[in-house]
Amino acid sequence: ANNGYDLWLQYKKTENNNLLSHYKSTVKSIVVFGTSKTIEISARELKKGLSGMLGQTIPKTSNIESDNVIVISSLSNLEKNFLPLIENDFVNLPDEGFLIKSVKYRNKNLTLIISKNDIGVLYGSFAFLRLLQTNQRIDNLNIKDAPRLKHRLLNHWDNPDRTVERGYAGFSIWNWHKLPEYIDQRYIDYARANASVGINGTVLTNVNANALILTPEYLEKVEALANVFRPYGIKVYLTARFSAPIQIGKLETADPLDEKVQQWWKNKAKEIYERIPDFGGFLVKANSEGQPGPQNYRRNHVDGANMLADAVAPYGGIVMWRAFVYSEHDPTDRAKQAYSEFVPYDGQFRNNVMVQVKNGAIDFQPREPFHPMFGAMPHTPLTMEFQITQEYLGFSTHLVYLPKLYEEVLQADTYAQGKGSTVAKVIDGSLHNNSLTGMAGVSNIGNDINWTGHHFAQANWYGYGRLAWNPYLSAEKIAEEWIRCTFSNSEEFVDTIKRMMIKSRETVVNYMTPYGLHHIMGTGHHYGPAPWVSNLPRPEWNPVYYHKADGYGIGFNRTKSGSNATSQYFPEVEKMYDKAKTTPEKDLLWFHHLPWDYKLKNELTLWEGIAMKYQQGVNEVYEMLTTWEKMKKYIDNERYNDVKMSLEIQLKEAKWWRDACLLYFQQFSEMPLPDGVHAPN
Ligand code: GCW
Repeated sequence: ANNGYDLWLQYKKTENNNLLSHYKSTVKSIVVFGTSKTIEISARELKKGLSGMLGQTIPKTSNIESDNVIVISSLSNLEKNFLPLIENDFVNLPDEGFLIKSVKYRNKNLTLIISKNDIGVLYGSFAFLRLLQTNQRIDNLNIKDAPRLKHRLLNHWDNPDRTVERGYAGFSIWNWHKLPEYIDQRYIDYARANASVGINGTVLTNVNANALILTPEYLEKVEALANVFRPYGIKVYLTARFSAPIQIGKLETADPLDEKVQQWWKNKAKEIYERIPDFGGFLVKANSEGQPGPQNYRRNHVDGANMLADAVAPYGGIVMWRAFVYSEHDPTDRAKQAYSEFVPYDGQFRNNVMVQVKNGAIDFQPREPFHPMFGAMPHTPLTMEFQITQEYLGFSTHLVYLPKLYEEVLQADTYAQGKGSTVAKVIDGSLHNNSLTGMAGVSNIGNDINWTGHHFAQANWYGYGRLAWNPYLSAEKIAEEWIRCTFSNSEEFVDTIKRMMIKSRETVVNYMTPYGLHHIMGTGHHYGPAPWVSNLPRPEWNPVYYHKADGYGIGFNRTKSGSNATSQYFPEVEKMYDKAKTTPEKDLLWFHHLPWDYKLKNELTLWEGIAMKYQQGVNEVYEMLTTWEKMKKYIDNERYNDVKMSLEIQLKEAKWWRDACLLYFQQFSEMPLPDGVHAPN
């Protein structure tokens, strides 16, 4: 049985005998230089992983003269004799980077895992283990790697009462009641899992949470977690509720230009840093969905962000100020508001502020065109916010491999500096030459035994981490790694399941929101179809606001003749999206309101095309289920059955989506279902 708790760190014995003997002859023992906790953790991980995969204990030795050893060390602790072997490799190696190199030393074969500072040794150890986990050879190695982004964060939407907003894997893993004394093993395992993919920061609290977390009673608990995470290279961050000075500070205002308010935040920062010297900083949701913010005092985002930035700056902290804002007062198009509110402030934020932008302009839909803010604020570091938890994508019931979505956004071309100005280049600072860089992923972790509810949702956590490390990795390569580490190296299994995962993102788009439809999910919970809802108090909360189906056609006109949201993109992109004919069909109804009999590229009418996509989505889920059944022999029973039951629900619900949406839209199209589309029963 396998309950999935060990995630992608299964370390099962290598099945391929040739490789097994190659590993055994290359790795006989581990030599460790340095004594920090991080180094100890690295050594322990190597020992555990290697012993598991080699099927025999791999001991630590202190004898550097023995043959076939793995040597781990930071550059400063390394035995001087080794230095000449690697010194040149360290020119230009960034702080968290590492080197894995096979060398000959006095006629002995060694594998060196060396980094600039200790955390790189841990990253290098995990990278080395991954080579074995994915059945690669480990001789003649010369691998140099370092993260492309500085801040690689999880954002937990966890409330102090342990409920998780948009969490579908149980309750929060932070047991505030028992902290600080009681250190759940889960905290350690969490840190380890994150470190294994290079995540180096975590925001513990929900952006909607109250200010309690900033009181001494809670800070003591936060400190305990920070102490657990530190040796794993993970910094702790908190959400700062803008009204905290009133709520917990007894002030009468939270006006960012009020000196008492500024001083309150400075004192608060000092108090936090006294406990947690490497505290990362604050994440803020202000003037968004009813949260307090500077606009309550007729101040703006810059006033608010800079005040907090000044409070944490003396300690090296940062502020991540979210750009997720929209209000009922913009009657035309919610998608435009963040850009209109933020772009004029470009260049006015302090240099320790990052503006955190969701991948698309609405809200974590199965597919959205990239957010027009990317590329549009050359003097402001923008951090990408992806959602790992599947709020609009079937919660933890539906199998959807999200790195495909992340990759699509990262590779999108903003044309900010001409062709090739991808979103990835905005995020990694290379396009506009800034060094404050980052990515945030809204966590899908809870206290379910397997962490994420669905076993395949682990791949989204894993894949997010890998892309935060290197936004240029391919989703396909990441899927392959994850499958090999998590399930099996059998080629048939790897190929089949990889294909299934890669396709799964398009599948969910097909049965939920084909051709650029969006936000037609059930109100509030966002699970299941509800395109008919029209009675909510705020117009932009109603699905009808987004699909605009009527007797003429369907879709949201965001072109010049409509909301003109297309004008927020750079001219090349604007031009492409402004005409239906040049808009990629996957985004068609995001930008255009088109007649039901509009001719698609495949000669079908729009109505027929939509109907066929919903059917295709259902067919593809059916295929996933049968594929999974065929792979039974490769999988332990427990995980096999768990995934199978979820796929059965997904199939039922894909049909629900098809039937509900087609029945509803058909009232407007008044056209028959094309052949091959099952009539709802
Ligand atoms: O996606 C929406 C969610 C809210 C969330 C908000 C946000 C944390 O429905 O639950 O609040 O976005 O990102 O702030």
